[in-house]
Amino acid sequence: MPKIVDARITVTRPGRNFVTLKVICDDGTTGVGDATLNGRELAVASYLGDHVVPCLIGRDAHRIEDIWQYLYKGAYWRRGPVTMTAIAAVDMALWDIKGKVAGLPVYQLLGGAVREGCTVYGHANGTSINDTIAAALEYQAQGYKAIRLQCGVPGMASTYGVSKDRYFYEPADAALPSENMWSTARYLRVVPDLFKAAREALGWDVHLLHDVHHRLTPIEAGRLGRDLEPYRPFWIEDATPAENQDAFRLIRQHTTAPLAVGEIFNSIWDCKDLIENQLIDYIRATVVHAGGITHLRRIAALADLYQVRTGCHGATDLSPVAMAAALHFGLSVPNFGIQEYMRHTAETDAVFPHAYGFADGMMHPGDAVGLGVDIDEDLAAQYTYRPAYLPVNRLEDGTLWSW
Ligand code: EZ4
Ligand code: CO
Repeated sequence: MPKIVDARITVTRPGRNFVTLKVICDDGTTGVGDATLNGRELAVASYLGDHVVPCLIGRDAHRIEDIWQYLYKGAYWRRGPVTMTAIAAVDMALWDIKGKVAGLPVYQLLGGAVREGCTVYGHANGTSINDTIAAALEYQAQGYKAIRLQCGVPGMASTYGVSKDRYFYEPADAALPSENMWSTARYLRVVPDLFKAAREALGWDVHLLHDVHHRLTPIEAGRLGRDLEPYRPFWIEDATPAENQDAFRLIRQHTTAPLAVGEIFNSIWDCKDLIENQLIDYIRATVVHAGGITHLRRIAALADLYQVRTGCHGATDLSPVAMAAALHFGLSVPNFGIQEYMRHTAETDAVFPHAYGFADGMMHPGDAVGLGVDIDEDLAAQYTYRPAYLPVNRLEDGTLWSW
């Protein structure tokens, strides 16, 4: 059995901040896990370094489920994004180790491939509808079969999902939270026009997605769903904040637009009622923020009973380590729906060499043993952490809103 003898935490900033755990065994085998929680990076690094790593030393790295239970139940304080991200990092690293010892890619340990690859969606955005359509046409030309559309809102200086850089989207862009402004009325007018233009330009053989980013009330979300229905959206994401899950019942009464939610969920308990009451179509909980591969499999198994499919979060704040883990999971889970994919910068990719790749609208984790991803710790050491926060959002009268 590979015995855990050490675990190192690296906080690095190759373009943006990432926290990575590397677990080291007595036989020299190592495993990596992503521990990045955007804007709260050091809290997870401390949770791991101060409270988790000391409990790992001497344990059998093969006992993945037991270590998961030990960290979850053993903390006494259950759930929450910091705890669940820390547990996720350990879990990913242990699956990586098991794969390396077995000489198999992790997806083989999860039951093997049940599809040829994971269909991913790219992010087309622009300040105007025309710019967004131009970006979407580029994605289509690159082979993407699914594209998320976000555009600027006339009269608003900035809005969620609209990138400052043409190729790389990075909202955590300031040492203290920057301030965005929001108008639901203006927003609800522009999105149907965006989808109409997109169908005219891109046709019907491509899936179109949209992220509301928790900004609408349930009845407003119902309105948006109705307005988008003629253009057959693949999903509407985070239509309303999900703390009140009954809200989705109200949305459902008004629209057949498929609903996706859960990128900020961290436990099966966040997902349970929405899934069992069939209030959503896609669950977006992700490997790094929801307890790792071990816990995400449990969420997916519950969702499968209700024909709810996975649509894992995959923005740039999930490191290539999380991306690799998501692809091993996605390739092997029966009720996979789609995987979000935002390109990392070349700097990030260099720090995290990886076996996964994109072709014809799909991604594949590759056939390297374990997760097929590593961290170049020497290169990582050249990029020092700098605080970076996500923006906050206010209504035009100054009221703080959901970002
Ligand atoms: O705002 O990952 O669907 N993707 C998203 C992301 C999130 C960021 C937050 O850290 O909503 O862009
Ligand atoms: Co989102």
